[in-house]
Amino acid sequence: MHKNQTLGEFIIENQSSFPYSSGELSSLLNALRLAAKVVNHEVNKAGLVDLFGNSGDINIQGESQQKLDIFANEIFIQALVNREIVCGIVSEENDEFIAINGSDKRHSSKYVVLMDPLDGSSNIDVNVSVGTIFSIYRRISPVGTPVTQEDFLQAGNNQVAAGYVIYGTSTMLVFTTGDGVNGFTLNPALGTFYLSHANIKFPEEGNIYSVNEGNYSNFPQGVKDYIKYCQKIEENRPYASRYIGSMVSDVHRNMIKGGIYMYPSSFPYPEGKLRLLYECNPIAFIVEQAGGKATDGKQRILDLKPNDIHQRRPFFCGNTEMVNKLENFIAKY
Ligand code: P6P
Repeated sequence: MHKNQTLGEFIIENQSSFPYSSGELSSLLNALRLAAKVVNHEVNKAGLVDLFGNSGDINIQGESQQKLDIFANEIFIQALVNREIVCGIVSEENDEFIAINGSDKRHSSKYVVLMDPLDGSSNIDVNVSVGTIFSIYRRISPVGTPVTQEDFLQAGNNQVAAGYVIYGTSTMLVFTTGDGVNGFTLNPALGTFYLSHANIKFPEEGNIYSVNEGNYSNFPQGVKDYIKYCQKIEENRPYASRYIGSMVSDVHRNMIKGGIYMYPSSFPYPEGKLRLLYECNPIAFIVEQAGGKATDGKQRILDLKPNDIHQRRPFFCGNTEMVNKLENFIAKY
């Protein structure tokens, strides 16, 4: 690993350390890299369209977000299908999982991908950063047979890789294969991702809390108590409240500056709003690899056994000491 290494060089250099390395995971990561560039171009252009309000079929009434969600979904699916390395995909945009039989019809691919192709897309028409989140597992059903629901309902501990793309003031691809977290920034002039944030780790302490306080009255009491603890001015504890409404952006900032992201159960989300398989699990994997902690308030996210591909879960992640403090408040009730 060296400064300004390209993502492509990094993948090649580390291929032998990827779990079950047989080149397929590298090819999978390269497919995601390509899709991220294509989506980045479109996401930026959409901002332009909003500015002038004229375009072919993209209007400014928020449908462009839906179109961009669908566009991003199609780009990532196509990139993965073309490489014939994935036997199935779960996406927030698709009610059912997508079985990919490959041109050889022998179901020989070993990996499944779960993703939120464009998280926070309602922010695009106000020019706020959005993200793609992905989670990669090896299939558990036998190679050579069609992919099954069980291949997608694995505990987060089984992930072989996870990452996100943040389409922000700059576009970054941040991912882990279980050996630390590395961030690559896109040089749009060259269309190349360069290593810009090697081995990302949470700072020892954090003082940022990220939560939609508009839902405060519906939060569990322990979460309310923790928020009041953050707001209490004593010992000159300088907490700051920062909430973008785009989890990838909030988590990315908190990982670098120190902080906690919270999406508790609340009305109208009694199970929380975030999806366990393709939002909580990949972010939890990354957060833990960066030295942080991710729970549902009581249990470690990566230990949870999913029972539905679109199930939701309360989600708290960030600096270990901040998450521990929150859990102590929750444990009182
Ligand atoms: P609310 C975006 O829709 C998202 O899934 C996360 O990226 C974000 O943190 C959260 O929902 C925002 O939800 O209810 O606070 O607007």
